[in-house]
Amino acid sequence: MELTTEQFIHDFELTLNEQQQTILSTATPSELFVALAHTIRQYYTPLWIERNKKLQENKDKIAYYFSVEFLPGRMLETNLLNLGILDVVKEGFAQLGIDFTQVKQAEHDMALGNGGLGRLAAAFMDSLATTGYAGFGNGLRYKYGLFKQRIVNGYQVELPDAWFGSIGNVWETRKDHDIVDVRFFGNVYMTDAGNGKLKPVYSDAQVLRAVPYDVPQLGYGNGVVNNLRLWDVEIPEEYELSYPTIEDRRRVEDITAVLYPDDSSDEGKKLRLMQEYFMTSAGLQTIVKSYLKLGLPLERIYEKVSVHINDTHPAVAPAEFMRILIDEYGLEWDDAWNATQKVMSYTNHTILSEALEKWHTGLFAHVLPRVYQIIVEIDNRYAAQMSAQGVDYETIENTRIVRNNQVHMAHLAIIGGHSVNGVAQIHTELLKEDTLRDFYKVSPEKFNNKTNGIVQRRWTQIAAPGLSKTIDKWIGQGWRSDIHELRKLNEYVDNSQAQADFWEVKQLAKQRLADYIEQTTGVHVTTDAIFDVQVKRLHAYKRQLLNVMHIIKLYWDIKDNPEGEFTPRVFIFGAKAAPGYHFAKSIIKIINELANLINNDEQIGDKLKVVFLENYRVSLAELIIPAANVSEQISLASKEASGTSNMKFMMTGAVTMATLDGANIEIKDEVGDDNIVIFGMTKDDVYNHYATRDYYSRGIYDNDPVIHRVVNTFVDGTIPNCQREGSEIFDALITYNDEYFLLQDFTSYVEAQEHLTQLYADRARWMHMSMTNIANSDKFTSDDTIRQYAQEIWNLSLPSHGKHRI
Ligand code: 73E
Repeated sequence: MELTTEQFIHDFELTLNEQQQTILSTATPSELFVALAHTIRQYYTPLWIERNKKLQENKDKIAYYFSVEFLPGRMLETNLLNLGILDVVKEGFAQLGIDFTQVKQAEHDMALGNGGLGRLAAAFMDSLATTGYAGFGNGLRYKYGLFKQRIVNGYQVELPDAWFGSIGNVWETRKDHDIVDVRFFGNVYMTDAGNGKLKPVYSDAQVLRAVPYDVPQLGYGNGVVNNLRLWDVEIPEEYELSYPTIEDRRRVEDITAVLYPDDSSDEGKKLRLMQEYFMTSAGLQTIVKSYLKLGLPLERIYEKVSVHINDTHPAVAPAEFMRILIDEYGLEWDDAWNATQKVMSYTNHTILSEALEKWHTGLFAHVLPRVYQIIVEIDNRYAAQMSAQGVDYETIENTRIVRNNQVHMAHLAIIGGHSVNGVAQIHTELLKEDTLRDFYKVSPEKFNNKTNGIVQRRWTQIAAPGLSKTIDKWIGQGWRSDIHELRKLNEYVDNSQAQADFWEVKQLAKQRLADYIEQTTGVHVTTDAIFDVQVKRLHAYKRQLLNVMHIIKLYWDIKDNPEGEFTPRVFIFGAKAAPGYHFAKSIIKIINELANLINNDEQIGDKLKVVFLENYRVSLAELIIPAANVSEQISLASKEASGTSNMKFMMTGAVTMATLDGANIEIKDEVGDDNIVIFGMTKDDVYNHYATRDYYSRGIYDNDPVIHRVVNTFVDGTIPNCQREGSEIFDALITYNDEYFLLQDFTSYVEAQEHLTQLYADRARWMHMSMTNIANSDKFTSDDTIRQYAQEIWNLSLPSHGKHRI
């Protein structure tokens, strides 16, 4: 939008005075932030209203992305950047003598997600608006986001993340006109509806009110405003008498109280099921209502509506949609089923079976009695249809929704929809050949791949403004609106001046991070060292422990030969462990104790430092990622569905240390073998070991002296204060036969690290690699990923009014 600095200053001061009732000289950063947010709201509100009006007038098809997680982080800079007024605002603040960085830091991260899955959902919201597609989010308005992590005596301590704080969510708007009721529990029986049909009658059901809060999603430079709708729970006035005590009310409020801090397993909790159903039902009810306003026939709703099921969490959607169409609007089963399958699509994010939700039928039928009846009916019809098509008994049994007293949510999502996608090529292949192989046999046409992507704007223009200016200098500004122009950088990867520029800007980012490290941990690190970073959720399959083993090896190398040549390294970790994930927490403790040991050893000095940064989150990622030289992506091949931080590191010039897993493989394809460092087993190697059961970690431990020494370090007292954790790790690696093949991959990891050190020593070679990574990272823009979803899964066309730039 067109905005002069003068106009902005005028608008901002007015808002500060009138809405915040304060003046510049006394305002706190937090008050300035709220005033700025409200100023921006005035700018985009007319665009938002116009967008909704146009979509309705033109009857454009809308895709709804259902997800229990959205992890946008801070929204301020994104909103400013996308409105095209970031520079104007910065300039205005400079004139007013306000520190923009301080104000932006007053915004609390919106952390309604665990990790990659939630961040991807937020990225898709940005990209939907940016590409102009009508794609709306549907999720939950948790009072507490992912827990805040503190490290105390080396241990993770979880604190509530009260992200609303005193400010609340400045971007949201409550939408009373779209309030709906959601029913749980009770009994259901069928009665004659009088028109030859049956209708359900509910008794003793609990009725809760779903209240939507809308958060605008602004497109980059195109004036498009889409919507992220987050649902909150309230008690309907007419049922107030049923909740006489505060405790009674709290039990209800729990539904939107807290995000489950677990990205590894199905919590198995009734409350979780209630959360999932609550947002799914509320979302679908309002979608049907707004479709009906178009005056079109309900059985053709698939022409105007797509619903995407992000992982199994909203996978009750097909059954709930059937319930709404049949019970509430009287559609015949076949028409409703036809519409449902065409409307629904599903993304799988992991092959870890513990994360594919299953509910005990008893619990499910208790919480959602009518939905359960519908699921049983879907399941019976499915089995009958498969059998009629000649599908063998075993395949049918393996793919049924209700089996062994469990409701398989992934099966419901697949059977009730027309599309199943994985999130990277290798992951989709694994789904087809292993995890979902029986489904692939019966419905191969449903399967497709959509490799994940990232919002390049956040990771370059916002997180790495210095890098962005350097890119401008060499290839002009075109890449800021067309990321594919980044490829022009390939021409300069061997240009010594360009290399010097990109080196310099990385050093500055490293210094920024070094300052933060010193401030928060007291550890001094030098930017002469290689910054080697592993930031992601703590999980055994992601193998932070392999990284730790390598650090221990380096520690012994230096201790054995203190005068030897050594390229200094700083190992940086950031990771939250699920509160109930004992082993993951032990690894955090070990990292912190190892860090204490190494950082305080004078003989080691600056050669080696280890830092664990607490409370890893989106805003901290923005500081860490642009400062990395090395991106550690070392999961056991086959286990990391895609990864997305790998793409962010690549885009900001880190070199990836990678196993052939997830999207690492596609990164390798983009940069070529010489510009990435690959090591370790392939997925086929891993599956061969599974098949032959020939892996024996103790054999490796007994025969390899280096590994022997490294593993013993966990239990021989070298690392103080972690006897218990050390033995747990020892047991996992040796007694329990090393489930994630760390010992098997260790030697090739060490060799790869040595190779990387040599590469870093040759600055021209290193900068060639680093810049080649930046230049070819355009492949991973979520704008393109979302275009593929829109065209190939949701069958959307671009609304004509979304095509203009502002
Ligand atoms: O590989 C990542 C992937 O990049 C995968 O582990 C992650 O999703 C990312 C985005 O596609 C993921 N998270 C979960 N499953 N896969 C998950 C499971 C249960 C609860 C919360 C998150």
